Amino acid sequence: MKPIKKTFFKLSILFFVFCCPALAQKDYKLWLQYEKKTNSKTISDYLSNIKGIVVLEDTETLKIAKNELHTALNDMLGNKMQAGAKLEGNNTIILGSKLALSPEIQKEIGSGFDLINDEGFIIKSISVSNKNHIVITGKKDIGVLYGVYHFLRLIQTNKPIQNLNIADSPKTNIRILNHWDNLDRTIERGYAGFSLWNWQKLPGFIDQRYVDYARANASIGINGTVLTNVNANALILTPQYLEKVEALANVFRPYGIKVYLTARFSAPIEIGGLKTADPKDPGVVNWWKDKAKEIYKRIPDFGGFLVKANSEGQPGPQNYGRDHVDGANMLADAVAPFGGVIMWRAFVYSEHDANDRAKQAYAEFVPYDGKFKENVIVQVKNGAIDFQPREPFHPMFGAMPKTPLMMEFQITQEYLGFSTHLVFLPKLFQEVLEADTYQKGKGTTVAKVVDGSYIKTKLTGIAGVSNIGNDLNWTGHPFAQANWYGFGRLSWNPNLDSETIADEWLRCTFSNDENFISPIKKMMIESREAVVNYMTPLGLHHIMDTGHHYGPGPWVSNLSRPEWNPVYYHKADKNGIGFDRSKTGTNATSQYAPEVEKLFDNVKTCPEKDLLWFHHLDWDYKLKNGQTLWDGLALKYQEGVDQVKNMQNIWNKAEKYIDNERFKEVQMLLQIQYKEAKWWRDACLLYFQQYSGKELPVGVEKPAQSLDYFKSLKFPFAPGN
Ligand code: BDP
Repeated sequence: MKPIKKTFFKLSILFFVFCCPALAQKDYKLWLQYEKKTNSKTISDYLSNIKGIVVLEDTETLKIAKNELHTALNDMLGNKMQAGAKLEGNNTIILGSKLALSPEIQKEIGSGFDLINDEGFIIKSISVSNKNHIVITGKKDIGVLYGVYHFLRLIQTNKPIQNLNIADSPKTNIRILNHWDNLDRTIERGYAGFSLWNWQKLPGFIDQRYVDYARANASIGINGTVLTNVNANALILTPQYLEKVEALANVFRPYGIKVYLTARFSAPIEIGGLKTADPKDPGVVNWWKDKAKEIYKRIPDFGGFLVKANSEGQPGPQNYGRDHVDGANMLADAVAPFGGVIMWRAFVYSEHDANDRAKQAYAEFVPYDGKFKENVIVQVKNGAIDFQPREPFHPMFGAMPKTPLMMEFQITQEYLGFSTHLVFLPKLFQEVLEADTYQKGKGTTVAKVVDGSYIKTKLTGIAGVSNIGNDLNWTGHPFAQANWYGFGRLSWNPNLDSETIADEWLRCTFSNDENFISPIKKMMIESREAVVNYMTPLGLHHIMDTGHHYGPGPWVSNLSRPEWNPVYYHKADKNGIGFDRSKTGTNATSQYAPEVEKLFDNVKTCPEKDLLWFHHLDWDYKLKNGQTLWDGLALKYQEGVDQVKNMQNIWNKAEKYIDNERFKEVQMLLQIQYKEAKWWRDACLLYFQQYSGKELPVGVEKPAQSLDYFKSLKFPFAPGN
């Protein structure tokens, strides 16, 4: 390029970057893009009769609801709708909670309020004095806000809005993001930049991002956020930081979002100057009581604490010869007078326990069933190991009928290619939620255990380890926004179908054009199986490279703790591959209800997707399709790579339907994903081939590099570690 041309080129890039924020904002706006073209003529015709919005109460939450509705409708419909219309003489949209409704309107709603809980909403088309109105109401103002977002989603996704009669409520109480954010703003397992929480500038400076974050969460029904990492720092509990937490809580409150913190169990020593953190020590008990008082004085609706104790080196009650119940109940007593909750994590395993790691949490927690205080909920990861591309559901979900159990999903893609791989996680979440625990006979699904429909518990909840950072687009990958969105929707209703979620998200985020929606939705739905295939097919797990978990590392065997080594999980040798968790092995299958145990224990009935999770099998073992295990495994790896290629082809055809910026971003990311899928396939197959001693079957591409080459790859600065 000639110098002058080069300068011009550079200048135009600069112009593009700095003078076209509107383009970049598309990413930033998430699924809340209120675009004119997204809705059909019928909707506009119908709404054009509506002359204004009537707000019946003066609360912060209703102000937000009104502004959201007003801006969105004007943007989408080009309407000149009045924001502060009067009820008389007009067709309007009425916003107000139950108590603010006139008797006439209450009569129109009829028994609707019996159908919803405190956070639920009703959207109803009514007619009062010959005028047609749409009323959006709830028992509390937060229900109205949720109703507004639901109503807007109907318009965004081109759903009919005539004769509305909708009543909906969240199925769980605690719908919460877990931020693994450190006070220095790094994020453990975060792949979308640094933490949103700018502790240094808080409380004086309120970043607009805090507001936008709250708004995005409210729009999908999320009502809680744990601001800090489970590997906790006690400093967050000092006045210096609590003042900052208070500022955030004030921003989030009108959006229905409560703030929670992680409690470092040894905080009484570290910041309290005590000699011990023993939960039975009166000084410690009082310290936590005072701490709770101090927090609630600042933040009256503080949610409570999330605790990781005696896990991966974190302090806990066991350091003092006490147990999880002692620790959790002591904290529960401290927050109980203020309505606070303790979310006690069950993610425990020990290097001193020679037992199969997959069995340890169950073994440690199930004996405590029924022993926790009312305001304790035990937070259990979806599977017994650790957020793998696929895991059978955690056996604890079918085993503690007297204890509220909360689901913990990971939205950030620690083991699923970071924010570079397109993987639609609601598909994974749905698979777990639909799994049948058989705890109380057929149909006791994990969703039913979690949403309290199987045993009535005071507390129910779903947590998601956040994938949000300060990247312009929040989540690193434009499609990772769908995982945040989908998590929220599923925490509201764990029975939602992931395809419905993908459909909604695509329409709200990109376009309603069927030519775009149908192939891209298919691509999203298949993306989960693709990642399983190119990383850990047939039940393999935890064979990622060590520490950072980026890329394959099935060969890793030199770490001090046995269960941190991938070789512990795949157990490949000359005789075959897989972890025998059946009766002939560690008998982990016995932790499930008899029906499930039987299914997993017998190699003939064990679903092939979980085969090597539960069984160690001969390389020549015959799969259901007649292939040998070795051939089948190799072909699955290849299938995963082919699926990514196919995703690329599908995406390339989407160019004309969406903005160039997001199109290009996804295109580049898919190219990286394709390259890395091949890396996974080649590295794993070359490694396992040393044991199988067999040729790659026809149809599997030959690796381009040697095993030594793959082993030599090092990533000292892999993010999130
Ligand atoms: C593992 C992560 C680690 C977390 C831990 C946890 O590698 O960073 O601290 O889980 O959930 O997945 O506590």
